[in-house]
Amino acid sequence: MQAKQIGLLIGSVVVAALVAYAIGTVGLGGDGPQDGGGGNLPEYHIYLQARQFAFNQTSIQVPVDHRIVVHLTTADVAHGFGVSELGVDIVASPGQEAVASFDVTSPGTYTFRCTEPYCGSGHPLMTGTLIVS
Ligand SMILES: [Cu+2]
Repeated sequence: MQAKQIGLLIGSVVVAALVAYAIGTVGLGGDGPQDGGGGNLPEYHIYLQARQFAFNQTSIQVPVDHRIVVHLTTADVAHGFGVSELGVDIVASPGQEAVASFDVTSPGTYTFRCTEPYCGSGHPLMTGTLIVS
């Protein structure tokens, strides 16, 4: 009786381990898209504040092979952040954060600029450099 109970116990543990392994394997498979190569890059967040007529950072360095997440706020009127080559264009209104994300998979240097032309007379001055390296 005692031996039988131990046998049952060991059997249960083995079954539980197999089930856990199977769930783990299936679970990983379910996350599959990231195995395809184009999938989930690690995120790199940048926090920008715009005001008339500048950004708080004029040169931003970000790491290649990352998903860049830009958080834009404004200290006064609505301002934008755009990088035309990367297809990014967001506008932050006062009191509201605008967020955009884009993948950078090769090194390069880009100009970012305000994309809200009605932010004021100094709008054309609102540019900066985004360096992917
Ligand atoms: Cu502007």
